[in-house]
Amino acid sequence: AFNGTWKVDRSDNYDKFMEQMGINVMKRKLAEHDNLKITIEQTGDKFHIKESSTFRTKDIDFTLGVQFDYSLADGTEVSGTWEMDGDTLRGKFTRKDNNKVLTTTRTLEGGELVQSYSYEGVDAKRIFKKQ
Ligand code: MYR
Repeated sequence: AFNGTWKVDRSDNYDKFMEQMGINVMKRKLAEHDNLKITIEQTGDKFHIKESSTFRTKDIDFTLGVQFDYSLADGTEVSGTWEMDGDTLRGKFTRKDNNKVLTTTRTLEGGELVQSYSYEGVDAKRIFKKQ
């Protein structure tokens, strides 16, 4: 159901979230307009994600429930897992630099892919449209 190519359409509180993550205003301005596009290919409990943005292109492979490493677009390294909870993908990632936890979900709502982010009490969302 998550399969396909998704392009970011709008964000909610993403600037505040990035600020809480410690990202400076210059990078936040760029990140607001990153044209993030993700292609999701799920086969059973294995996922292949192609990420592309104004910052980079990146391929990510993970298996539900299996820990993996990922670096955010600003270079912050995290390690964690995605799990399926009903129709919701729930991610829990720990920053390697300070051990603080970032949680994220992906759900389908009205044909859109909604990704939520939470870090140290600040929540944000990015909403993607299918291409
Ligand atoms: C993926 O499924 O796309 C790869 C794993 C994603 C892990 C964590 C995602 C959090 C991204 C937060 C970006 C905010 C930058 C401050």
